Amino acid sequence: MKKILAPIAAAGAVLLALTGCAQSGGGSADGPKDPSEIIVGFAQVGAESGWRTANTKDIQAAFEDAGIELKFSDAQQKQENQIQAIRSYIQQGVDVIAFSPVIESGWDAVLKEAKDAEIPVVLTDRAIDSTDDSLYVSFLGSDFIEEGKKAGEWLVEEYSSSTEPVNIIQLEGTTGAAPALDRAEGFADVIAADDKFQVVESQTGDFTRAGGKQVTEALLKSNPDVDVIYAHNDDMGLGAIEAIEAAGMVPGTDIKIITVDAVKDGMQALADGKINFIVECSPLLGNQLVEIVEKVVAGEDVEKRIITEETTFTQEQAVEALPDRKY
Ligand code: GYE
Repeated sequence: MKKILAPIAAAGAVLLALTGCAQSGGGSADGPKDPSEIIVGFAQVGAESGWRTANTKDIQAAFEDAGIELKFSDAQQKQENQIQAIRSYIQQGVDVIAFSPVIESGWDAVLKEAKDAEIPVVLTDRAIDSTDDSLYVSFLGSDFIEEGKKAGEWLVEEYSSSTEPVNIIQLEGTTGAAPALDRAEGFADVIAADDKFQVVESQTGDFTRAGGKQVTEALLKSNPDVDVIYAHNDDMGLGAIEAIEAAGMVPGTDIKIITVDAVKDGMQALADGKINFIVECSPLLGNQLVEIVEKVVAGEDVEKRIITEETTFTQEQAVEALPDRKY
């Protein structure tokens, strides 16, 4: 069905362009488009983590359910690939472009091209650092600074009765990515309250399990007395668990682990006592993204910033939540 409708929609778009009736939001003069006439281009970061896989699945399922055609590309964590994908969506004349920017900087030129082509852009999950907020219509995603703060608050509470130094290794996400920058910032702000907390090492594991394992292996050799690992996502924390076990130590006991995301594998490790605390970051952005797209195409106003609601999990809470976990 979709295959038959797509060329008709494309022909309609050409007609509209020729008659000059197209509106900037993509709706026609006769009212909003039918969902089957809408085409969205989505430029995903990659498939680096459990979070990302869940995010991709959720977005694809939501557009399928809504009967909206979704063109999907995987940038394999490279900004140049994402820029290329966005340019190709502009060329194809999609109605809306959505993307999750792999890093914060360097988007102005390509987003200006989208703006000149009158194609609205929605940011999902990650922010950009542009000062020109007319380059996108809405940003849907988490407050990463808040997530970092929640991680720090748990740590401060956990060590409230101790006066000993607390040595921390931080496993950073992709260098220059909003969640890596902000999760580091929020965490640092909170632990600054007491100088017993020392981040002795901070290195990127690129949000992957292999990266988390490799970095932890190396850092454990130079920092055998580390107390805590703060990983910017579950996958790097899971990699750290492997490295800690290989070094003959017990994750969650000898070294405490805090992560962000709360995907199933992370929650399982938390329930098993190998991780100590997880700050949730929801990848389920699909339905909200569909809603934004429908509004934008209909020429309706959308909120500039939509923040995802999230919680945190202790080991006991993970045991309870696991059976109903959707991702
Ligand atoms: O936390 C991490 C993923 O941008 C919020 O990217 C996302 C992050 C998520 O690779 O697991």
